[in-house]
Amino acid sequence: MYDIIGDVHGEAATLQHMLLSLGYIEGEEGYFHPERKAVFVGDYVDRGPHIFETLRIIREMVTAGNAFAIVGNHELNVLTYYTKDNDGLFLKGHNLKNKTQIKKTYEEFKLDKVKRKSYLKWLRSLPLYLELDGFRVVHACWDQEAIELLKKENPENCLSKEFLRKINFERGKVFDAAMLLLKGREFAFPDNLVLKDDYGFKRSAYRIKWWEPMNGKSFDEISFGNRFRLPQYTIPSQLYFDIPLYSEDEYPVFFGHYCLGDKAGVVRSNLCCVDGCIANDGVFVAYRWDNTLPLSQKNIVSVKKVKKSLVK
Ligand SMILES: [Mn+2]
Repeated sequence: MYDIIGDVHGEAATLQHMLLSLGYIEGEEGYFHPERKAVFVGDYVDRGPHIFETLRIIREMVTAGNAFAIVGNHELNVLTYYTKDNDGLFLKGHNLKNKTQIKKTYEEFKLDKVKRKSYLKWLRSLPLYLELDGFRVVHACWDQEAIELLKKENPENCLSKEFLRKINFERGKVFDAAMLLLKGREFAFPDNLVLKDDYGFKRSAYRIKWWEPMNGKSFDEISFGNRFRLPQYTIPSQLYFDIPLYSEDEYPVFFGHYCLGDKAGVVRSNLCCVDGCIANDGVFVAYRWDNTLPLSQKNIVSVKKVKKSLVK
């Protein structure tokens, strides 16, 4: 059995508290559970106070075979920030916006370059999506077509330097497929409405449901994981784009990314978002998978932020 654990974002003390609450024990090779394995949905870095410690806990568990971990968009940001292209330029320019996004990670990483290198190497080895016994895991969006393309074009299923350089250079379909999995689907705001993100930078699109078509829905109905309301009039058909239906008969998908606060949990009978937005005054969420469908909110475990500094 598995426990699927939401976005950690450097909240290592809260992560430890969650693992203990779920019955994990700290052993010589890190945390483990006698009967269960943990599955982490990505976004270990940025925002919170203990990035190295978070990475240490998760890497130990993965290395010992007690957990699985995939990458999120924040790992992608950090990896592209520290990876150079074939001309020696960083894949993600070191400008104010990009620096601000990874600020917390950057501040810890600059203190220990050996550790930084070692964790970056490990992050490059993590998968973009997972298919385990009867369920699927991805950071933001499960899209079968994108996954089929990635299976063909990136059979290693990780963000290796070569793969990052290639997609960054081409900016083609494979790049789009990887972005879809890690960032989800977004839709442009109506009427050039512009909002600012958490860091104060402009945003011109909002996050939408990736599992059902938008035909006949309003701007507000398709919104998912946004803290603002959108117009309630029907989206004009000229603006539609094609979103495939993720049917209720398909394998359950567990994902993070959407910062749902206390609304985190079961979204539909076979969909569950475990991101409770812990780094932004939310909660830290896990789902105890027991091989049964429909998914149930009873299997959600939620803990509050542990503010104390780490014991170690
Ligand atoms: Mn995310």
